[in-house]
Amino acid sequence: MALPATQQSRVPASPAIHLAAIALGSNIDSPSASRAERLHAALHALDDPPRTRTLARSDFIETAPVGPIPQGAYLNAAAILETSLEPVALLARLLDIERAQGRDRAREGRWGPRTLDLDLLLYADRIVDQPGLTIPHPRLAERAFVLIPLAQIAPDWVVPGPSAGGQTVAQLLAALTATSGSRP
Ligand code: A4P
Ligand code: MG
Repeated sequence: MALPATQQSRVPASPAIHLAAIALGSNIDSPSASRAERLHAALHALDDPPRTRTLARSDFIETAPVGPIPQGAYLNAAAILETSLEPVALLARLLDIERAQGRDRAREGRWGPRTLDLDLLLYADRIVDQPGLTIPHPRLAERAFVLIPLAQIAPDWVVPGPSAGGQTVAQLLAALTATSGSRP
């Protein structure tokens, strides 16, 4: 039986749920927490439905640092989330979790050592290009330390946008490995 209009308007709309892929990285072991403990803490914080629920996570892989600043080895991972947050709110949540793990951007250089880095790699099949947020993550296709763990849990995710050309994560990893012989 159809509800009268006045009752229909009181039924709460359930938020849309989307899949998102994130990258995790840490290369600062400190007395308060090891790199692995920081990744575990981030995954625990992200398992917080309905805002974010962790559906899958990759292995934690040890990777040599990429970039111009000499620094220690990273522990990297990827995770797939189910989320009711829109992309900007999800990035804000990731930045909050980074801060809770001692991340202080004011003291670190670009690509410098960090207690915790959480990057939003993919959000459903969306393309976002606005100040402070680019999806897919602009360096996704160049980073073996991102593609190797992501391919463990989402090899068939089609990466939208012109730079990836609609290739899957597994195809991007195969192309990167073929051109650079990249290993973690
Ligand atoms: N921002 C825009 N789009 C996004 C997005 N999709 N996800 C903005 C996350 N952030 C996004 O980020 C700077 C700003 O980018 C954020 O405030 C947000 O508004 P950041 O985390 O301070 O910068 P970053 O991580 O130093 O740089 P970026 O550009 O994310 O570089 P990468 O590629 O993450 O490089 N080597 C190894 N082995 N493993 C690593 O994890 N990471 C880096 C950082 C360098 N070398 C590494 C690793
Ligand atoms: Mg980052």
